[in-house]
Amino acid sequence: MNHSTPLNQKNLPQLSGEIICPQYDRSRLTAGIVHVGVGGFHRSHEAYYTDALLKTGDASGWGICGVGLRPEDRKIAAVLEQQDFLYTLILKHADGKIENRVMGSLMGFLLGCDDPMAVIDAMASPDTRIVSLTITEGGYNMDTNTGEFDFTNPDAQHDVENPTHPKLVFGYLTAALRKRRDLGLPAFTVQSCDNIQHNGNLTRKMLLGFARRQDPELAEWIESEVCFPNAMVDRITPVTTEADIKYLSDQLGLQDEWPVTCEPFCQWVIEDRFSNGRPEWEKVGVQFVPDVTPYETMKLRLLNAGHSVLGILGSVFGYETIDECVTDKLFATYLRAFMDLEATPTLDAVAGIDLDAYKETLIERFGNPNIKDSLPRICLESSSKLPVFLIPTVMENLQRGGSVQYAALVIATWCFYSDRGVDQHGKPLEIVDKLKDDLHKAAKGTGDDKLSFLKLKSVFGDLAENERFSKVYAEMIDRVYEHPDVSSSMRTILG
Ligand code: CS2
Repeated sequence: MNHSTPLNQKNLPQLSGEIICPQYDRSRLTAGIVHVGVGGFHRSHEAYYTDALLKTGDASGWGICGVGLRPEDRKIAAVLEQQDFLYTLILKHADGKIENRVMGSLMGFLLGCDDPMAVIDAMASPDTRIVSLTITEGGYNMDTNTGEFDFTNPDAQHDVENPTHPKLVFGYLTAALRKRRDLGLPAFTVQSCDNIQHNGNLTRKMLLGFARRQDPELAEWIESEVCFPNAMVDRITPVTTEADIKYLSDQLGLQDEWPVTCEPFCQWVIEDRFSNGRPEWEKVGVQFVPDVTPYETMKLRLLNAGHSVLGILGSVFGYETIDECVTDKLFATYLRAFMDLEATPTLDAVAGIDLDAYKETLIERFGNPNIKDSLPRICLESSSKLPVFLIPTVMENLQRGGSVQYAALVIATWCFYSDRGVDQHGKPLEIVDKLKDDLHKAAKGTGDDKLSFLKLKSVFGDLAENERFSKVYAEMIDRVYEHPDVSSSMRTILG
């Protein structure tokens, strides 16, 4: 029998003293932010910073109303509603210390698939000043060949013709901005929180692409009124597991159906361009800068690429988590060599950041034994990640005559992974990728043409046409296919 206390507003005073609870008056909050995509990352990052700000007092206009657009979001909608939109952030330190905090910044949740008008109205409310997004790379609906909004997507077609009951986020944003303009209300800021280079510029391009097709006059208004600040976001947030739920219940007597775990490190660097005001997030550690480019390039090419290097090599080797990889001396040395010899030479200096210390910290963060970040999460949708995390580094090194072999081994191993679908011991791999079939087909062709995988243009662009890279890559393919023990290839490269 479960004797734990269900998480909700009324029960907060009864919770264990070890759990930090929101002390501010949640009934006074108004939703200055509407957020689309309430998953683990939003809850450990933007909602966390906002909760910290609400604690300082004086920010009650910045509550968050969550939004889910898809039928799959019904489950979280029900859980959040039952918990008065409260959830626990389980912050796990490397030394085993755990901080548990109930977050109070989320104050509502709307489901677009069931009631699109409610979402449009919330975005168009005079209270709303920011609409923020974590919709993953795929959510931006960009045609990877042209870089433009993809109108071949049937949902995009639907949205062009049905302005009042859209399906995609761009249909919602356009409908809400139309309503604001017609009511004479100022535009909101669209704040992307996705881990994408120049995420604000991308959002702007996609939204304007869509709006021009549906309503060119409105598109002009959006172009002149809406700000889309670019931002670098960072906090390692593994997938919530049953064990996290059980930990709260068994150790702290708290029944929370959807907690989120994360590492202590947290960073958010934002360009200070907002259409209609913003929270004073700088009071709680957010950095506002004129240009986020050097921060995001550094993060994508060191942290995220580092994850992919470990994720792909580690999966084929038979590891399951990132910390398992970096506690292996060989993997840690390989990662550091990739960072030093291939990634770092492509980076500009970042004001106030010592790159050596940043890399050291990354290895420490990856090694946090309590985070247990799973390799299937890291390798999820690699076909959208590698073109952002790794390929630009390779391209720049080709231009400047730099080393490319560390990255080439990762790509050749990814080919093996996509071809065989098992690790080097024959254990099936859990591959989730929207291009899974294309990747498999291209990888299967390796027997006839060593460059077959690399010729997948939607992922690698023109890389296969580069003579130097093709040569290095073909050697790596020989190695990987002849000696399927990935550690022997890693050792050979390290020399
Ligand atoms: C990871 C990121 O998805 C990935 O491959 O590298 O989710 C990473 O954990 C976050 O960007 C950390 O901020």
